[in-house]
This record gives sequence, C-alpha cells and structure tokens, in this order.
Amino acid sequence: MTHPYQLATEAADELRVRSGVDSYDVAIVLGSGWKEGARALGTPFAEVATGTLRGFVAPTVVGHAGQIFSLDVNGVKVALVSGRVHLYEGYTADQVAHPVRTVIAAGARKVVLTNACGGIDPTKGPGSVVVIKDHINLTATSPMEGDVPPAPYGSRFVDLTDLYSRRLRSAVLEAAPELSEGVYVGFRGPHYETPAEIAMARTMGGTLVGMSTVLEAIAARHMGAEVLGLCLVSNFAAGVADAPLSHLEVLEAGQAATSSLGELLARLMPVL
Ligand code: 8IG
Repeated sequence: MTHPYQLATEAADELRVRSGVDSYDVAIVLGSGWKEGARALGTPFAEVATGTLRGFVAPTVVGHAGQIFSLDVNGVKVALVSGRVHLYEGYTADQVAHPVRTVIAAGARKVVLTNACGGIDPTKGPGSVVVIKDHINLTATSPMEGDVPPAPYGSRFVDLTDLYSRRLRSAVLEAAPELSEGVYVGFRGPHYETPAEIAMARTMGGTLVGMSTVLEAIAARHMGAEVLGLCLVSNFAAGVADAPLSHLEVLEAGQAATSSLGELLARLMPVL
C-alpha cells in the first residue's frame, strides 16, 4: 500500500503538470452550494479531473463532481477543489483527507474548507454563513490513525489548539463583519441526527452540525496549513424547527445562496 503522504506528493506532482501551476497559495474545498458561487472568483485557466490523479476516489453525492480548478486571483494562485468525499460514502479517513493533502503538497499554505450544514442556533437560519471557530469531532476516527507520518511532517499527535486559524478568523470577521462564529460538530451521517442528538450537540457547545470538514481540517493542520472553515447553514438541525429535513431542501438552499457566497469569497480573497 502506498502511504498517504507519498500518495499525496505523487498526486500533487501530477496536478502541477496538468495545471501548469508550480505552487498554489490558497486551496478552497467547495461544499454543497459553494461551487457555483466560486465562479465569482474568475475563470479557471486549468481544470483537472480528479479521476486522473492518484489516490482520488470518485464522489458519489449529487452536486459533488471531482475537479480541481486553477485560478489566478490578483496574483494569488488558487486551487478550487470540487468533489469532496465523505466517510458515509464508505471511504476511509485517509481517502477523505487525500484532496486536502494533495493541494497542500502542491504548495497551498492556506486551506479554506466550505460546507453546507445544519444549524442548531435558532438565530442563524438557512442562508446564514458562519465561520468555524472550533469543532467537535464525533466521527470516532482521525486521518492521523495508522503509520507514523514521515519526515518532514510532524507527530501524529497533532496539536489542535489553533486548528481554525485565529489570524484568518479575525481577518475574515474584519472584512465581513456581518458573519458570526460557531462550533461545528462533525457526525458520520449520512442519516441526519435525532432531536436528542442535536440536544446533546447543543449541550456540548455546538452550534452547527455536518458530515464533512473535521477530518480535512485535522489533516491540513497537521501538514502545517492555516485552516479557515466557512459554513452555509442550509437547514435547521433536527428538532430546532418544526419541519422535517430533506436533501432536496439542502440543495435548494445552496442554489439560493450561490450569488452571495461568490460575492463573499471574492471579498475574502484579499485577506487570505
Ligand atoms: I446541509 O442537519 C446539512 N448537512 N449532520 N446534519 C448533519 N449534516 C448536515 C445537516 C444536518 N444539514
């Protein structure tokens, strides 16, 4: 078996050749609803299908296609990663972390993880964008499980004290003062939670719930990247509002928010 870091290094070399980008500055992983918005950042000069890169597995979720778009945003080299994969698709923590490890191995020192999520805070309804201040990983797994990471990567016992970069968070809140911060609770899914589980998450200090982001954030921090997390609240979590949850509702909320997400990303680029 090829080790995860070697696989990411090889995929990064392939990505460099196919995109013509020697080294990226920023990577943005696009969650549901964010892909269309990211068009506001400009027209990509290269588009690489992740199916052609080593170690990438195929997304099975509607609305997630596997591509890496390369853009130059005022001199900043940006990789837009579309087609995230999740534990609930049957993939391992290493497979989930592979796209993020690849773009970091291809140079990106800053990683923006975007997602669509459920909201626990009744004052932050569907359409709200929330900056991740911290997370609670309830997936019962970690991308650090397994062999000891090779040099030059640090210990598998990675320090998560400043997982979501304080520096990036304050820069983002200054540039977009209408945003607020929240604590993201990562579940495995793919079922949505029970009202009792959401009550537990709230008691723990959680304000957002989702099925992505946490493993990618840990892997990115371990590789020394600065991490920013942006959540689009697509639905109220179970028991917060009266309505039942549907995946269609999630996709629709993403569609509805598309132009404002693009405008927001464009506004944040200068502080990244
Ligand atoms: I969008 O309510 C979206 N993703 N776990 N719970 C979890 N993930 C989600 C939810 C939700 N909404």
